[in-house]
Formats: sequence, structure tokens, C-alpha cells
Amino acid sequence: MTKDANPARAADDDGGGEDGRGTPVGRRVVLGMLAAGAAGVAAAPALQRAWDNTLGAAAQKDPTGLTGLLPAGGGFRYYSVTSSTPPKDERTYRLTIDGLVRHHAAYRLADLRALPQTRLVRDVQCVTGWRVPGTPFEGVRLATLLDAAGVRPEARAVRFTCFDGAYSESLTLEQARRADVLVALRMQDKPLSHAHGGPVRLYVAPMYFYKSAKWLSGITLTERVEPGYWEDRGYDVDAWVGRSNGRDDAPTT
Ligand SMILES: Nc1nc2c(c(=O)[nH]1)N[C@H]1C(S)=C(S)[C@@H](COP(=O)(O)O)O[C@H]1N2
Ligand SMILES: [Mo]
Repeated sequence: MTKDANPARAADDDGGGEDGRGTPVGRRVVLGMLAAGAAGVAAAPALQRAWDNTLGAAAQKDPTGLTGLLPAGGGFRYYSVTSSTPPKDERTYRLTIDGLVRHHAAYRLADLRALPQTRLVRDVQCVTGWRVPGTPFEGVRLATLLDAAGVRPEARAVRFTCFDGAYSESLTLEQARRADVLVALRMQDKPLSHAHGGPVRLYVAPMYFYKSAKWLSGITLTERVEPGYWEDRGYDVDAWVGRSNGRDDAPTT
């Protein structure tokens, strides 16, 4: 595939221009929405649904994906490969750890908040070119959760799944253990909004932002790397900023 089909856009799971074998993906959901919207919706489920509907509707009206060129809050664009994602909250959110670990676990938000928190401030770089300087992310080091789970010796990689039901990501175990890889609960010194993948997203500071899976719900230890959503569509699995995807951006770490 060409780099023209890229994570600035979103693929349509139900067939709109995407055959999964390398043709450019449908641009259903690339969104720059009003900067004011994101903060407010985090608190109100009804508004959150309205927000989702707006996202889906806007994307469907704009199959060109040009909405992706509009700035969202603070230079971010909001991306989702699904047309909507039902929100999860304190009561309904779970993060499971399974696969090649000694102890399977299911964390609630309160459990994650009770663990030591790490705050990092780095630039965010999307593989399509946009960059947001100095963005605080805060949460639990992925390594902390891996240690608690007891990774089995045959495990070599980690697969991440999301409650949008579509997105996935992966890291080698070595990458996953880095101190700048977080299970993030906060972004820009606020709880992660639904639009930015809250209540919990992955944050992989040294890699292109597509590695930072939104709406994180599953961590599975595997024997080998299983390429994620965008990697199945041509993007590099080892997505170091400035050293992958044929790009030469300044590193983020
Ligand atoms: N679940 C999920 N995570 C995702 C994506 C997505 O579409 N779905 N897009 C990725 C891409 S390409 C980018 S650039 C960032 C965008 O994050 P933002 O929407 O918070 O700006 O999320 C990444 N994680
Ligand atoms: Mo991206």
C-alpha cells in the first residue's frame, strides 16, 4: 500500500472503500472538532453520546477526510477507526491482563489510580505530520502492570486491544518495559477525555502516536509481535519517531 492510506484517516470496517488488502482505506473518521468540546463532554454521558454522534456524522459527510486538516484542541486531531465508541466510566471500565502471565488481572480505574503514577512531558508526533509540543501524560508504567502480572519466560511481546472493538496495537516486551511507556489516565493534566481515548489509553512516548492506543481495554502477553490495526495496513511495527515509516521527524524522547 502507499503511505497515502494512513493513520490520519480511519478505515471503515464495514466495507466503505477498504478491502483490508492494501487499497487506500476509507476516510470515515478523521476529525478535527471544536476545541471547546472535548473538556466538557468528559463529565456528561448524554453529551458524550451526542459528541460521538457528531463525530460519526461529520465523518460520513466528509468522505474526503478533509476534516482531519482542521485543528482540534491544542493542535490535536481526534482519530477513531470506528464511527462511534460507547463511553466507559468508573463503574464499567476494566483493563484486563492475560495471555502468558502467571496472574490474570482486571483493573478498575480506582485500582489503576492507586498505583504509582508517572508524569511525562514530551512532544506528540503523528505519522501524518502533525506535532504537538510538550504534552503531559500521566499514568501507571506499563512495566509496573507487567511485573504485577508475572510475565512468563516464553512471552516476547504485548498485544493491546481497545473497547472500540476495532483498534489494536503491539510492542515487543523490551519496548513495553521502557520507563516512557504508560497506561495513561491523564493527558494535559486532566483526566483523559473520551475523545482522546479515555478513561485509559496507552502512551508510547518515543513512537508515532498511532502506537498510543485509545480506549485501552486489554493487555495480552504473546509469544511474538502481532501487528496492530495500522501495521496490518502498511505502517511500521517499530514506530520510533524519526527512524521509521520513511520519516525524519525530530525524536520525541
Ligand atoms: N482506539 C484507537 N486508538 C488510536 C487511534 C484510533 O483510531 N483508535 N488512532 C491512532 C492515531 S493514528 C493517532 S495520531 C492517535 C490520535 O489520538 P487523539 O485522537 O487523542 O489525537 O491515536 C492513535 N490511537
Ligand atoms: Mo496518527
